[in-house]
Amino acid sequence: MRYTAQQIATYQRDGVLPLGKVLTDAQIQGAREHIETLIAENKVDRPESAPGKHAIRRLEVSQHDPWFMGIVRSDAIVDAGEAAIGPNVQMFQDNIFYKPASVGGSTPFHQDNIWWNVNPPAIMTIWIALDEVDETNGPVQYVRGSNTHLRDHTLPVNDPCGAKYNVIDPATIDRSKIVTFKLQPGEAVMHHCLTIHGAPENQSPRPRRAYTVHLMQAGLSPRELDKYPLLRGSMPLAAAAV
Ligand SMILES: O=C(O)CCC(=O)C(=O)O
Repeated sequence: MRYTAQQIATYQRDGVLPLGKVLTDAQIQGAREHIETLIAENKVDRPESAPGKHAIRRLEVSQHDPWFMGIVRSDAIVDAGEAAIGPNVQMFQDNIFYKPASVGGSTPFHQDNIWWNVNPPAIMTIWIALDEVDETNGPVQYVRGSNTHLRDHTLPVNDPCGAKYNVIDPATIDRSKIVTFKLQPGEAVMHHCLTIHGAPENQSPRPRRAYTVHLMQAGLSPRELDKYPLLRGSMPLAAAAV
């Protein structure tokens, strides 16, 4: 699937673009089954956002289950990466964000590059629904046009998994610019690493499972050079020599 100039311009202006279906039905089913196995093998963590509200999360999931690399390397994923960041596309990481039915915790508003600190910020996320997603089961909320610069992250969060970090104070968010997308399983939305986003709790009786692939302009983050493959194009010589 190739993207039109108009879609790329929309992504550059808004910092977010719905992509349509990027997974086959077999990949959707496979991802669900592999997530269940990771849970059964206790290879996930369960950050709590409020008492009794938690997510099921596996950061860098393909490091724990290489099956996911088949999705990362697929044309549907790499085409979206190329549309967003240009011809030289390298994997940055991939994650599971699962909000269980009824007790799914919220995701605070943040910009990914506050943690990734990649410069220039040529790095993006493809967020892929593994369940039907609507306003009731914790859809990601994106602040359209916020992909211009890094904002203050002043609100402290104590993740029970041990991490201490700051997020964006929701009182500073212009709610008139929030967009969400109704998604069918296998459909995706891509966002820029400076796009402010977060997600409410999942209070519905349905799960909200998601798989995310994060791609960067090849060679931008030397830490990833040995860890994650070049997916398309070439590695800049300077980066390859590091
Ligand atoms: O799915 C979520 O709740 C959060 C996802 C997220 O923060 C991301 O994809 O960067």
